[in-house]
Amino acid sequence: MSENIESVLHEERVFQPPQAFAAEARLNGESLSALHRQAAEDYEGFWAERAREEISWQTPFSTILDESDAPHYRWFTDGQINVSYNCLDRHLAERGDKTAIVFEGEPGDVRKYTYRELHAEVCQFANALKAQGIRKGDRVVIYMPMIAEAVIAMQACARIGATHSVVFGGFSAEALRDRVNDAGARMIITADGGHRGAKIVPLKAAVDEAIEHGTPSVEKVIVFERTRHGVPMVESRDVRWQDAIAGQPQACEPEWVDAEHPLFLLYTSGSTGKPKGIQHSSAGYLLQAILTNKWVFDLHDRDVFWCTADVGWITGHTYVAYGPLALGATQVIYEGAPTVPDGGRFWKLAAEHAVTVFYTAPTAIRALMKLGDAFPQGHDLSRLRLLGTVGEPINPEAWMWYHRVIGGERCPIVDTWWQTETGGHMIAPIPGAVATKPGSCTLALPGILADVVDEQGNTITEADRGGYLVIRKPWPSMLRTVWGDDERYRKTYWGMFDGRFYLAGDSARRDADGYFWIMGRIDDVLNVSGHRLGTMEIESALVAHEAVAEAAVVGRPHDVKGEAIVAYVILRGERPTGTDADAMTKTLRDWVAKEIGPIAKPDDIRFTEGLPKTRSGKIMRRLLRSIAKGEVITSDISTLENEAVIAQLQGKA
Ligand code: 6R9
Repeated sequence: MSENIESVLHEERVFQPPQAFAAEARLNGESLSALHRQAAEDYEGFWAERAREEISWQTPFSTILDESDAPHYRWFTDGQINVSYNCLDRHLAERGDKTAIVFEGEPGDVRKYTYRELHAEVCQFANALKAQGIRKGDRVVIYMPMIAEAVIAMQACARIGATHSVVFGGFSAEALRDRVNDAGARMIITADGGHRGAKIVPLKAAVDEAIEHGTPSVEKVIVFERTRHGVPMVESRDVRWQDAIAGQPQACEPEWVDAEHPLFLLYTSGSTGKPKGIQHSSAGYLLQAILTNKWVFDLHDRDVFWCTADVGWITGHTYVAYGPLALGATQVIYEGAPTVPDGGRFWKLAAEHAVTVFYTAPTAIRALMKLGDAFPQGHDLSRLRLLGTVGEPINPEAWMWYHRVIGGERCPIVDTWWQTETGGHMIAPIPGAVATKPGSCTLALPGILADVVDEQGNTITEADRGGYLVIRKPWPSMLRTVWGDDERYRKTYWGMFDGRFYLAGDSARRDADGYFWIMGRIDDVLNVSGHRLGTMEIESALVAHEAVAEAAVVGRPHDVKGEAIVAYVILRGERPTGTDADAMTKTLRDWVAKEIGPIAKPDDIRFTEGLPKTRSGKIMRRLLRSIAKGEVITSDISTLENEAVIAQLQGKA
């Protein structure tokens, strides 16, 4: 069964919540309607009630929403909490011996942590951070493999009020340096290396290189020994994790912080070359993490949850490091690749650890689907009761495979639309109450006023007409600003509609049932394997190479990655052909991997002598996208200075 964009547009299959599931779900049609009704009648009251119910407050709040500095909205401002207390301490009395984390490394090593053990380790590491001079408000960069210690480091920062900024371990030394400098981090927490794809990812070496290239704010580096392949340590700057915690007590009084205290920064790509440090709050963020793990993942005490995302992405923050712990859930953390030693690894893990709720990205589903049904069928997946996806629109073919082969046709699928900026799910089905349609993220959650509007900001009421996806009211888990750049925050997210609503940067449409269908980004951001990459970022990396004069980057559809990266490059010298072109392609691909990371490597590089530009000098990206897709060019290209360039761009000359 092969589906294309057309059939996505006309998807008509509807899957009702399975009765057995709905009967035990936390929310059913009635309780969901009640929440929606309350949010519609008394928006602030709705959020205040949720915040009082779900969060353990050290100092209760009296202000709900402070709009005095809009669009820098603030929530629950006079309340005080500690996020780590909410994730650990409050479970100790009832769930101290319950498993919090089941960690499995790529080589197969397994380690379990009860809530009591995790609490002790977080406290001990928090004390180590303090002993190294880290204080409330300091920024700490975490550059680690996907191991339990990454979560311990994040929780320890939260415990002492340090603001963490996790940088994905797949990013290069250069990308790391830029983020460290933008955040002004005093410390980097890393590991010697991580296991990924049956190889060692040399994290400490990248940290050394980043610091060598200039990170003036960094005073200390803590190094967890994971791969033990022997890495050089720099006297007085580098400290082994084991040495740092030695002698530190396993109790640490949490630092009570204001609700608005920045829990973390997380860098994400935007329309310009420079990644944005998305700044999140403590209480508002935590609230959505808790609510969505309850509402959308329906997590119960008996569940075993597994979100496959790395902590380097927002999904790994909300659905690994914070949300499941705040609920006192048991979760699986896996270090490595889904295909090591073979394409059955995810299913083997799910079976062995009795996973009940599983959350991954469409790109992983498509990649595993390609390997055939034998892998999943070789493992007992009968414990699964709910499946989720995130990161990009899921094509109906992959949805149906997930439903049939992984979910045994009994598990609802929650397609969750949200962003780094939104902190948690925004549009997603409530699995016991909302029917699903393959490819649609369905309806907005209670308290989230999602809408599709036209250029003027008028709601599009016509079914299936595309427009801008916006959120009409501030919500507690929204980003607070772009770190160090309030102006960019206001312009990017609130500029287009004069501060009236939040612009998500996606286009979307609603069908006759009001279901949302995400159509793609409206800005120059690509979605490669569910990861956001700015075309400008890749272009700047390319032109930073001495041989490159100009570059333009666009995406083209890719059946596993969603989008593939196509780069059109003008060299300073002659346009290379044959083996010269192949050699240059390799050089530039490696260069981009070094500048940004392997995920940003262009799939195709096409050398050209010119780029199609408008008279005002703007690169005609739409044209480049058509060419990248191999489409016949029918649009008007009369404004082009040099039509012969088109043949070169198409690879015909
Ligand atoms: C959580 C996350 C955000 C962008 C977002 C959109 C795309 C995410 C989606 C989806 C269709 C879904 N996106 N979930 N598109 N359906 N269920 O991925 O955050 O890395 O910031 O990316 O991803 O384009 O704007 P982030």
